[in-house]
Amino acid sequence: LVVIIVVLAGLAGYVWTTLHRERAGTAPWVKRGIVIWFTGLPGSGKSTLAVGCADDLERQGYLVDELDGDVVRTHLSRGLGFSREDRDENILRIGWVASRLARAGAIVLVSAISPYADARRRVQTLVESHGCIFLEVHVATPLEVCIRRDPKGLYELARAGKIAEFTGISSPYEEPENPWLRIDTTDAEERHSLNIVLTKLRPLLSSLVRGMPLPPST
Ligand code: ADX
Repeated sequence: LVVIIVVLAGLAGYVWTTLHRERAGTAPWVKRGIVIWFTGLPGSGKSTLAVGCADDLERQGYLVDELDGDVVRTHLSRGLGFSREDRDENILRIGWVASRLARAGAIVLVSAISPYADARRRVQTLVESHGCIFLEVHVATPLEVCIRRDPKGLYELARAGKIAEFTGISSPYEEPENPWLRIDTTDAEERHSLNIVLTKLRPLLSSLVRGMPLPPST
């Protein structure tokens, strides 16, 4: 009898919580916003991983946003080039926006080459100054593989001297020394690489979500 009562009480609690969540339209809520920063060579797989991650987290109901270097360069960073100075400016702008979104409770997925360690550290410091979490993911697909993939045909142009200051060819990439995660997408299926990121993220997310009171229902 005791077992039945315990099971029924558990079930009732579960149903109540589920209904309450649905009524309030609430999603899992992280106590501290997170910036997940994918850095790596052009063609390493940063954007694919970031988009996959964003889609998965969104499906789980998290508040998610995405900032992709290529996209940001069409508005927020329009007009910036690829000198060290301009790249640093681009990264600091992206980092500033990411830190604001994270401060408001979002999980922000950033994909940008972000070749200079110093700019990445500055962004990390900014994000952490808001009490948010900064996770650096080094998409460490080797240069030869990126050149072979060349999804936009830019390596070919860079090697022919038609694009200057191209990362990996005529502009440096400083590898992160101690990233939260290093992932090489050379042989892996897209889904497999994504699972590596999501699996590593899961315990962190559940520790941040657990125990949060639900916002009042409206
Ligand atoms: S970053 O260095 O400032 O972080 P970001 O990620 O925003 O770069 O933009 C990189 C994208 O710009 C590449 O995916 C590529 O499509 C394009 N691009 C154009 N010129 C260059 C270049 N010289 N070096 C690297 N990427 C370039």
